[in-house]
Amino acid sequence: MASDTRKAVRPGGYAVEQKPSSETPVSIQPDTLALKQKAEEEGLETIWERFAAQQPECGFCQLGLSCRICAMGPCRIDPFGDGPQRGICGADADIMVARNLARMVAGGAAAHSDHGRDLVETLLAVAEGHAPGYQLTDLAKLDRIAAEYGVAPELPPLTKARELALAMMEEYGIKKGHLTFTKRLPATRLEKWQALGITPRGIDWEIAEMMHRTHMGVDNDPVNLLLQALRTALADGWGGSMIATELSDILFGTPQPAASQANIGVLKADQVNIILHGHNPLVSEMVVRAAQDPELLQRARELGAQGINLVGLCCTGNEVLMRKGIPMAGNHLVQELALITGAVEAILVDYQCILPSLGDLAACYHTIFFSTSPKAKFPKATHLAFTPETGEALGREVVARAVENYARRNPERVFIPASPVQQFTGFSVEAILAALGGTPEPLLEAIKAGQLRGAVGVVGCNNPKVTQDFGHTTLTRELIARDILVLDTGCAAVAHAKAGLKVPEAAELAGDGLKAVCRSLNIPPVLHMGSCVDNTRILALVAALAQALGVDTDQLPVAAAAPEWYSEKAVAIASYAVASGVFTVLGVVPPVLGSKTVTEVLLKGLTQHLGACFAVEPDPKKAAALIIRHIEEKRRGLGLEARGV
Ligand code: BF8
Ligand code: SF4
Repeated sequence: MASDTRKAVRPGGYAVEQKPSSETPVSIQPDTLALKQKAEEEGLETIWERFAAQQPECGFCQLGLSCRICAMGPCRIDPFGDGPQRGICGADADIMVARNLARMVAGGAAAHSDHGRDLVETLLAVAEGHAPGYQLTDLAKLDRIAAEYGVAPELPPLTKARELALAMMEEYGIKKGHLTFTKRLPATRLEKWQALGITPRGIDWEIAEMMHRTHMGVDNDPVNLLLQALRTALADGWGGSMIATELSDILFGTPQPAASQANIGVLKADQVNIILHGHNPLVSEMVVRAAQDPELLQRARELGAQGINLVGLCCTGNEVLMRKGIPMAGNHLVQELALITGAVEAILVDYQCILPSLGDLAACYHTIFFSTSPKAKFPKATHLAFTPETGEALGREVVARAVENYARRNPERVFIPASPVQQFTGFSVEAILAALGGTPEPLLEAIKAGQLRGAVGVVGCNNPKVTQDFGHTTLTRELIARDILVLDTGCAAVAHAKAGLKVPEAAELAGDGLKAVCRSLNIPPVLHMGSCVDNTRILALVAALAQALGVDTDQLPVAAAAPEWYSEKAVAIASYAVASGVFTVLGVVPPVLGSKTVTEVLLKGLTQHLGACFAVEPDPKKAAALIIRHIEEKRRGLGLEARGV
């Protein structure tokens, strides 16, 4: 492999530097490096070998200049101008790039929103008595959300839940034509959307229309395509994802601050280990319950285990961490390595971000790989189909089979190369406001006084293109050192936890102002707000702060960053963040550089209409500098004291 840095440039456009994989260290995390070594010793392939085998990745695809939407193609456009400049249908670079990006947004919005749909269906099943084991847990939240949807307040809880579920189902279709949660935003934001024609109508509506408009021969105006992509993303952020978060809280409880642990050391050599992986808490919550069953615990002891140990991975891990304090084994790039510990009796998955290679790896050990969603089947998995009716029994079956499987473990192959790191979790908006005495006022006062400069959501994935967790932790350390509060979700949250940034003592790394705030509230400088659908908690907080200050969201000293993103969902999240007024910095270059028009709309053009835009900056220290400058500019705009702008 070439050791020099390649440079892909579109004439007259933007440049992106791509480092060959051989130069990129795998991870900053010792547990990842140790298990990667074990994988090599055992001759097992992981994501990094497959990444290397794909090099060099296709330059056309990296620039967004390839298309396989129809069977006249596939087509490519030559970025250097020597070869074809149009696809067979006549699509130019702008159309091709815009269509490809728009389809990424549609894919991401569909994933989150279909997750939300499963929660709505389960809420309805609970209300109608068809979901044994499930219940309404946060009745106060049910009251609040039902009120937002105009459900009569006097109804008894189950009836209210039924009405709410039916009202939410309408949001997926075309019956209402607007999404209820957008009313949380200042009117000025909604007016901006109205002016651009991007107010989200129905969740499935926007996603389907996006797919329609990117069919050959439909929407061939790149800007018009991008606007619909924003509308689709907003249907995710203020629709499907927000519904997923709010209903998960109603069904399983709204998170409250709690202590837990992180890294691969949360696996226990002397216990039955079960990993909960994926995104949706519906099945995993039932596993959490079954793992407390005295009969199953007794059986585990009979087989020589000291207990039943549940741990999380990725966003299902975040869901059960936030609500139940279940420790977190790792983020996206740890999923294969977790099996390579040889200590896992069962891994249970639902959907999204689950590597299709897991079945092969599980088969190299005694691990049972359970898939649970009829929407997501995997090679070499044991499938147990979840429905609201079967969830409770399914949870018990998983635990029972995992316990029996302990007898098949080969202790000689077990390697758990780390001690767990402490972390604090559970910072829902409700919990943050409660810590502040019930109102955002103290937070705003700290911002006005300059003690806190602002707040940034550091979110998103791991990506083998980036040294694992380097982007997240480097950026976050820079931000907290400058008195910027960090809110995290998803795999970024796991990165921060493993790096020890999620304990109150980490305030020592913060600037004097943030340190004082953390000490007075006994909180870490990095607050865990949940899984990726829970980015909507950050949205809701931003909206509440804007309302409290009487300004639009884009006037706030806030920003977002996804330093190591990989997924279509991340594209949807970043898009709804920008459309919601939040400046967003991506650490991995999206496949848009093949179109100057699209690139300029995203990096500049959106600002005049939405007050926010994207930036792309792979170097986390430079990304921090961009964000710090942005926050100080916003402070100045609000008439607050600003540093160095
Ligand atoms: O939804 S952060 S790698 S696990 S996509 Fe996936 Fe990315 Fe992780 Fe969570 Ni979000
Ligand atoms: Fe080629 Fe156009 Fe078909 Fe795409 S839609 S594959 S550019 S002919």
